[in-house]
Amino acid sequence: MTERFGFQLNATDGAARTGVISTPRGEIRTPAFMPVGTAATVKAMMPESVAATGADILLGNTYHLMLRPGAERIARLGGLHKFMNWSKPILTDSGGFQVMSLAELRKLTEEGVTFRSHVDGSKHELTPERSMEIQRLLGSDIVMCFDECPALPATEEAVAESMRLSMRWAQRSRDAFGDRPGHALFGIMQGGVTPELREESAEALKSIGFEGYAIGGLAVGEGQEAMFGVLDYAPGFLPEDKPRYLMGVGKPDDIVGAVKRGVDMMDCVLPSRSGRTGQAWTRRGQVNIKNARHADDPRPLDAACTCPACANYSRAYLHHVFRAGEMISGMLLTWHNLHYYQEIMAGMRAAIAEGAFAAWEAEFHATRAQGDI
Ligand code: PRF
Ligand code: ZN
Repeated sequence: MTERFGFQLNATDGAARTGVISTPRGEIRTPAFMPVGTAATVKAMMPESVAATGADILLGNTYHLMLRPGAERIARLGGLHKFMNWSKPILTDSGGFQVMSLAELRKLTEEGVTFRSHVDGSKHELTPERSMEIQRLLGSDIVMCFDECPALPATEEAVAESMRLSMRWAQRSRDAFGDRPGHALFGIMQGGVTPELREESAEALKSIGFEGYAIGGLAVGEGQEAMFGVLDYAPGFLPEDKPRYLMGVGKPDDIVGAVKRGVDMMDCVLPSRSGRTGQAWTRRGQVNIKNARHADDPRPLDAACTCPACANYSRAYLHHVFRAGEMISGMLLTWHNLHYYQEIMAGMRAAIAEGAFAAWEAEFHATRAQGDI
């Protein structure tokens, strides 16, 4: 196993790429989907089950963990990997995005953000320097720069101002991160849906220099067409030899469209969160297990799926345990959804390696178009 962080690009097919990120905690096959483990758990899943779905890396959150149980406490207990019993790589988000969506009484200045906890109302401050310290205390393998993601719709002027603040914070994040072999710091591009701002942001990040580059500020209500519009050019502003990470995306067709446009990594709460609300994602699209049509159905959720929910249980059972409020409902549907997401990633990796991405994508859309049943 390597002691250094690195990225090897193995094949490209159009703009789509496949490769491997190496870290001292293991390899991450790209394109990669990262399940979200916000509060030091992927909700409803044991860590070994998350690994069994095929995940090489998890996402954790600075914001939630600093509030509860606290970064210093996790450090005293041996770091986040040991604390949550996950030995593979962890990427942590930097907190700014979550502060803006979850915290109360937020105040943003050049220095950083002060806010009150959504858990107990206590007062906190996050700056680029404190975010780097928290992510170091957690033991994160891939650390994200502290940035601001403007809420859309916003004027172009407001988006430009916010992007430039994020670029100053990116430099402060780089300076505070220091020299940490085996750990990576990723910059985050902002700039909304304006090509000139996206390019300015990319140039600022490249001149600072990062181990990887994220595309932030998308999937914030602009819609798939506008997001794909940005992804048609934004990855091209970033270095070819470094991983590109699209933050907080998305539905299965968002993920396929992002990979097609040159994205290497993604994360989203959707497969885990919707598993707990009775929503399943399958080859044939979305299935709502609450629906009465499943009550007598002896067939599996997806006959072509090898996950435990599909191998061992009927739709009738999954419907029953959801309706009865049983905990196994969220467990089985989350497992299925994460398994399906990882199958999409594996399918795309293999297709790109063979130069057959277009055929794989056509099949993906054709199967979905058939609909459930
Ligand atoms: N910045 C950070 N985290 C994020 C985003 C961002 O822009 C997004 C946007 N979809 C999700 N998570 N730091
Ligand atoms: Zn399944």
